Amino acid sequence: MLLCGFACPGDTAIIRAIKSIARRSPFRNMTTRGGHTMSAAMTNCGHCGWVSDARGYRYETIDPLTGKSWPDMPGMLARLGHRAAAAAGFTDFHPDACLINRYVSGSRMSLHQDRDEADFDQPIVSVSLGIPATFLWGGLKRRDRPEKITLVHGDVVVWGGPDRLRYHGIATVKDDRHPLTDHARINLTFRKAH
Ligand SMILES: O=C(O)CCC(=O)C(=O)O
Ligand SMILES: [Mn+2]
Repeated sequence: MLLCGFACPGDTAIIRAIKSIARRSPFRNMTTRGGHTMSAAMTNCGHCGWVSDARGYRYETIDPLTGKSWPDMPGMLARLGHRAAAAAGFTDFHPDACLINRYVSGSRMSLHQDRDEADFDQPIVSVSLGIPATFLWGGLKRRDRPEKITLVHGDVVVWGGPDRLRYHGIATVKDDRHPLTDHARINLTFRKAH
Protein backbone atom coordinates (compact mmCIF):
# COMPACT_ATOMS: atom_id res chain seq x y z
CA MET A 1 0.00 0.00 0.00
CA LEU A 2 1.28 3.46 -0.92
CA LEU A 3 0.46 6.11 1.67
CA CYS A 4 1.19 9.37 -0.16
CA GLY A 5 2.64 12.07 2.08
CA PHE A 6 2.05 10.04 5.25
CA ALA A 7 5.41 11.11 6.74
CA CYS A 8 5.17 14.80 5.81
CA PRO A 9 3.89 15.97 9.19
CA GLY A 10 6.97 15.91 11.37
CA ASP A 11 9.42 15.58 8.49
CA THR A 12 11.78 18.21 9.94
CA ALA A 13 11.94 16.33 13.24
CA ILE A 14 12.55 13.03 11.42
CA ILE A 15 15.50 14.54 9.51
CA ARG A 16 16.88 16.00 12.75
CA ALA A 17 16.62 12.56 14.40
CA ILE A 18 18.43 10.91 11.47
CA LYS A 19 21.27 13.44 11.68
CA SER A 20 21.63 12.71 15.37
CA ILE A 21 21.66 8.92 14.71
CA ALA A 22 24.29 9.39 11.98
CA ARG A 23 26.54 11.30 14.38
CA ARG A 24 26.69 8.17 16.56
CA SER A 25 26.55 5.47 13.86
CA PRO A 26 27.77 7.13 10.65
CA PHE A 27 26.50 6.32 7.17
CA ARG A 28 28.82 3.81 5.48
CA ASN A 29 28.85 1.90 2.20
CA MET A 30 28.64 -1.77 3.12
CA THR A 31 30.02 -4.53 0.96
CA THR A 32 28.20 -7.63 -0.20
CA ARG A 33 29.39 -11.17 0.34
CA GLY A 34 30.64 -11.05 -3.25
CA GLY A 35 32.82 -8.01 -2.46
CA HIS A 36 30.73 -5.36 -4.22
CA THR A 37 30.32 -1.98 -2.51
CA MET A 38 26.69 -0.91 -2.21
CA SER A 39 26.01 2.47 -3.80
CA ALA A 40 23.52 3.56 -1.13
CA ALA A 41 25.17 4.51 2.18
CA MET A 42 23.54 2.97 5.22
CA THR A 43 23.17 3.11 8.98
CA ASN A 44 20.59 1.78 11.47
CA CYS A 45 18.80 2.57 14.67
CA GLY A 46 16.92 0.28 17.00
CA HIS A 47 17.69 -2.87 18.98
CA CYS A 48 19.40 -4.43 16.00
CA GLY A 49 20.74 -3.25 12.67
CA TRP A 50 21.14 -4.86 9.26
CA VAL A 51 24.74 -5.46 8.22
CA SER A 52 26.43 -6.92 5.17
CA ASP A 53 30.03 -8.01 4.73
CA ALA A 54 32.07 -10.93 3.42
CA ARG A 55 30.08 -13.20 5.78
CA GLY A 56 26.75 -12.22 4.23
CA TYR A 57 23.60 -10.39 5.37
CA ARG A 58 22.31 -10.45 8.94
CA TYR A 59 21.06 -8.39 11.88
CA GLU A 60 23.52 -7.45 14.62
CA THR A 61 22.91 -5.65 17.92
CA ILE A 62 26.38 -4.04 17.77
CA ASP A 63 27.42 -1.61 15.03
CA PRO A 64 30.58 -3.17 13.56
CA LEU A 65 31.93 0.31 12.73
CA THR A 66 31.77 1.70 16.27
CA GLY A 67 31.77 -1.48 18.36
CA LYS A 68 28.78 -0.03 20.27
CA SER A 69 25.02 -0.64 20.25
CA TRP A 70 23.11 0.97 17.41
CA PRO A 71 21.46 4.26 18.46
CA ASP A 72 18.04 3.77 20.04
CA MET A 73 15.05 4.07 17.76
CA PRO A 74 13.45 7.41 18.70
CA GLY A 75 9.86 6.92 19.93
CA MET A 76 8.66 9.29 17.22
CA LEU A 77 10.10 7.00 14.51
CA ALA A 78 8.81 3.78 16.09
CA ARG A 79 5.35 5.35 16.27
CA LEU A 80 5.51 6.46 12.63
CA GLY A 81 6.31 2.89 11.57
CA HIS A 82 3.53 1.52 13.77
CA ARG A 83 0.93 4.03 12.52
CA ALA A 84 1.78 3.44 8.86
CA ALA A 85 1.54 -0.33 9.29
CA ALA A 86 -1.81 0.09 11.04
CA ALA A 87 -3.07 2.31 8.20
CA ALA A 88 -2.28 -0.58 5.84
CA GLY A 89 -4.11 -3.09 8.05
CA PHE A 90 -1.16 -4.50 10.06
CA THR A 91 -2.27 -3.55 13.55
CA ASP A 92 0.34 -5.31 15.64
CA PHE A 93 3.62 -4.02 14.21
CA HIS A 94 6.32 -3.00 16.69
CA PRO A 95 9.60 -2.51 14.81
CA ASP A 96 12.91 -3.39 16.48
CA ALA A 97 15.09 -2.30 13.57
CA CYS A 98 15.14 0.71 11.29
CA LEU A 99 17.52 0.66 8.32
CA ILE A 100 18.44 4.08 7.03
CA ASN A 101 19.62 4.32 3.42
CA ARG A 102 21.06 7.45 1.84
CA TYR A 103 21.06 7.75 -1.94
CA VAL A 104 22.69 10.45 -4.06
CA SER A 105 22.79 10.85 -7.83
CA GLY A 106 23.91 7.52 -9.32
CA SER A 107 22.97 5.39 -6.28
CA ARG A 108 20.62 2.47 -6.79
CA MET A 109 19.46 -0.70 -5.09
CA SER A 110 19.10 -3.79 -7.21
CA LEU A 111 16.07 -6.06 -7.04
CA HIS A 112 16.04 -8.10 -3.83
CA GLN A 113 13.75 -9.64 -1.25
CA ASP A 114 13.85 -8.61 2.41
CA ARG A 115 14.32 -12.02 3.97
CA ASP A 116 16.75 -11.60 6.86
CA GLU A 117 13.91 -11.05 9.36
CA ALA A 118 12.63 -13.83 11.62
CA ASP A 119 8.88 -13.51 11.00
CA PHE A 120 7.53 -12.89 7.50
CA ASP A 121 4.06 -12.28 8.96
CA GLN A 122 5.38 -8.86 9.99
CA PRO A 123 5.28 -6.21 7.25
CA ILE A 124 7.97 -3.84 5.96
CA VAL A 125 7.31 -0.12 6.30
CA SER A 126 9.37 2.07 3.97
CA VAL A 127 9.52 5.87 4.34
CA SER A 128 10.91 8.10 1.58
CA LEU A 129 12.38 11.53 2.31
CA GLY A 130 14.15 14.09 0.17
CA ILE A 131 14.66 13.84 -3.58
CA PRO A 132 12.40 11.51 -5.62
CA ALA A 133 13.22 7.98 -6.72
CA THR A 134 11.71 5.26 -8.86
CA PHE A 135 10.67 2.28 -6.75
CA LEU A 136 10.79 -1.03 -8.60
CA TRP A 137 7.95 -3.24 -7.39
CA GLY A 138 8.45 -6.73 -8.70
CA GLY A 139 6.85 -10.08 -8.20
CA LEU A 140 7.63 -13.16 -6.15
CA LYS A 141 10.14 -14.30 -8.74
CA ARG A 142 13.22 -12.28 -9.64
CA ARG A 143 12.38 -12.48 -13.35
CA ASP A 144 8.92 -10.91 -12.89
CA ARG A 145 8.97 -7.50 -14.58
CA PRO A 146 8.75 -4.78 -11.91
CA GLU A 147 6.22 -1.97 -11.89
CA LYS A 148 7.81 1.52 -11.63
CA ILE A 149 6.41 3.76 -8.92
CA THR A 150 7.69 7.29 -8.29
CA LEU A 151 8.22 7.93 -4.58
CA VAL A 152 8.50 11.50 -3.37
CA HIS A 153 9.22 13.13 -0.03
CA GLY A 154 6.90 11.87 2.69
CA ASP A 155 5.60 8.82 0.82
CA VAL A 156 5.34 5.58 2.80
CA VAL A 157 5.05 2.11 1.27
CA VAL A 158 3.89 -0.84 3.36
CA TRP A 159 4.14 -4.42 2.11
CA GLY A 160 3.24 -7.60 3.91
CA GLY A 161 1.03 -10.66 3.90
CA PRO A 162 1.18 -12.41 0.50
CA ASP A 163 3.37 -9.56 -0.82
CA ARG A 164 5.95 -9.70 1.97
CA LEU A 165 8.58 -11.45 -0.17
CA ARG A 166 8.08 -9.47 -3.37
CA TYR A 167 11.26 -8.42 -5.15
CA HIS A 168 11.83 -4.67 -5.01
CA GLY A 169 14.57 -2.12 -5.61
CA ILE A 170 15.41 1.46 -6.49
CA ALA A 171 16.34 2.59 -10.03
CA THR A 172 19.46 4.75 -10.42
CA VAL A 173 18.69 8.03 -8.66
CA LYS A 174 18.92 11.24 -10.69
CA ASP A 175 20.36 14.42 -9.27
CA ASP A 176 17.82 16.74 -7.66
CA ARG A 177 17.58 18.97 -4.65
CA HIS A 178 15.23 19.03 -1.67
CA PRO A 179 15.17 21.73 1.02
CA LEU A 180 15.42 19.21 3.90
CA THR A 181 17.98 16.77 2.50
CA ASP A 182 19.89 18.77 -0.14
CA HIS A 183 20.99 16.35 -2.94
CA ALA A 184 20.03 13.16 -1.11
CA ARG A 185 17.19 10.73 -0.77
CA ILE A 186 16.82 9.15 2.66
CA ASN A 187 14.84 5.94 3.05
CA LEU A 188 13.85 4.39 6.34
CA THR A 189 12.65 0.82 6.49
CA PHE A 190 11.05 -0.31 9.72
CA ARG A 191 11.23 -4.00 10.37
CA LYS A 192 10.61 -6.59 13.02
CA ALA A 193 13.93 -8.41 12.74
CA HIS A 194 13.84 -10.70 15.79
O1 LIG B 1 15.14 2.79 -0.63
C1 LIG B 1 14.09 2.16 -0.75
O2 LIG B 1 13.02 2.69 -1.03
C2 LIG B 1 14.09 0.65 -0.56
C3 LIG B 1 15.12 0.18 0.42
C4 LIG B 1 15.14 -1.30 0.59
O3 LIG B 1 14.49 -2.02 -0.12
C5 LIG B 1 15.94 -1.91 1.65
O4 LIG B 1 16.63 -1.20 2.40
O5 LIG B 1 15.88 -3.15 1.79
MN1 LIG C 1 14.40 -4.11 0.67
